[in-house]
Amino acid sequence: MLEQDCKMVGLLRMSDDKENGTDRGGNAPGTTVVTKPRPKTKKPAMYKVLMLNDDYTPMEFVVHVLERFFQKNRDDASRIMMHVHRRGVGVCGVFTYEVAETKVTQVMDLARQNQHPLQCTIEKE
Ligand code: TYC
Repeated sequence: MLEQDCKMVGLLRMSDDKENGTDRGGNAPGTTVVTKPRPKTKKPAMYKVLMLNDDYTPMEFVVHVLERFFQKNRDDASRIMMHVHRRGVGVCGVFTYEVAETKVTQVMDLARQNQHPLQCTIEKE
């Protein structure tokens, strides 16, 4: 196992290093580095899906989008919609890149089909 895959957890005194062959040098004489394997899994990068305000998309449509594509209940969907309406931008959810991309496509497709100018974007967390 490579050194970067391990976390050093301590130094162990090994008075018999010389005899058992565990003294690799570099550390204090008579000690051996004790390491713990590090899991090799990495957390994926996460992306915020942002909704932008505009003057034309009906509030009810935005609430519907938040319920349908972001699994929000009506109260949360209304809160997020009003936040975007007042502040200009708001977070619909946080996802891995592929999921975030899919959500944006779904929202923009439904908005276009209904001739609303609603815009959605992705931002790396
Ligand atoms: N500002 C829109 C209106 O007054 C409502 C709206 C809210 C539009 C959120 C887009 O992302 C949005 N009808």
